[in-house]
Amino acid sequence: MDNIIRIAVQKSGRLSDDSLSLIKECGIKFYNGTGKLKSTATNFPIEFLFLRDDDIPGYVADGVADIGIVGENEMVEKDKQVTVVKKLGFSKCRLSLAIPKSKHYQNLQDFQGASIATSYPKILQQFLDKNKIKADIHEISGSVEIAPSIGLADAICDIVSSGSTLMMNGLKEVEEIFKSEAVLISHQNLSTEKQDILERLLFRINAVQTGKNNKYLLLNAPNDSLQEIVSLIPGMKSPTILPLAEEGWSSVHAVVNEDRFWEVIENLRAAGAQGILVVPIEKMVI
Ligand code: PRT
Ligand code: ZN
Repeated sequence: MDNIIRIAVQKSGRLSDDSLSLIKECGIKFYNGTGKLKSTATNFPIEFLFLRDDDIPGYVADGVADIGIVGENEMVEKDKQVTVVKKLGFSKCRLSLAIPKSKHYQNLQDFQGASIATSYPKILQQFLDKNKIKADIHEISGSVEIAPSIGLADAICDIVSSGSTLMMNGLKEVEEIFKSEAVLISHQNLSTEKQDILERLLFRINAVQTGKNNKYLLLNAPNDSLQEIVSLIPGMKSPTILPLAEEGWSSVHAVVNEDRFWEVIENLRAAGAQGILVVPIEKMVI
């Protein structure tokens, strides 16, 4: 069926909520009751497959699903033929090497001849090869962090986010080997019709993401500082300036990028801006 695109998303886990929120923020309506494996949107030509994240790269490579949302770690580890369409900015984490806290760590050479437990043997092997380290990889599918304490391995290579799992298991992170976030992937040969639907979806995702990265700023400025205040605002284009009812004052409206946000506010205040309001932007098309 070329008039609909099929997306694979994680059924339940760390990626599910953010994946589905993103789709909803794109204005796409669908029902995903518990236990459902498939669902079709009511107002956009998209069908959902709810799967384990491990299966998503394979389904997309085989064309069972046209696109999918998965962690880069899983995508690289599975090593399937898929295209990365877009980084999505959520489920950020890293894959790191960790050793018992009590052990002294000098450098990567400490892993020479060591045994390392991991669920990511491919990514780890590539890293070790690149650094000319010969180590013994033990592939295990879960609870990797207990491997050193039960004598299964000298070290582990696992996903780290806050670091608290490592700490609770008496381990310390010594080398980060891979950075990951959720990505939108696609089948390598989408039909023109499906490619068009993907473009429409991407247009919406970009609008949602750009909106999140920017804030709408409103402030009052005395007219004699107006020029300086306007020069401090790095806007999309030039800001909107409206006269206030009070003589000698203007209202300035502009869009400011979140990265520079506090710095801009501080400078504006110093230049005499008052009544500064910051409003979230739901969607932004540039
Ligand atoms: O059932 P299914 O196979 O679908 O899910 P899963 O259990 O294999 O994966 P899931 O839901 O745990 O994670 C999905 C994806 O989320 C991963 O592939 C990563 O891309 C991303 N992600 C982000 C994480 C984490 N953060 C994370 N903290 N995946 C796993 N963890 C685990 C990690 O394995 C370790 O046990 O959390 C622990 C470490 O967390 P901190 O915060 O204590 O450091
Ligand atoms: Zn999984």
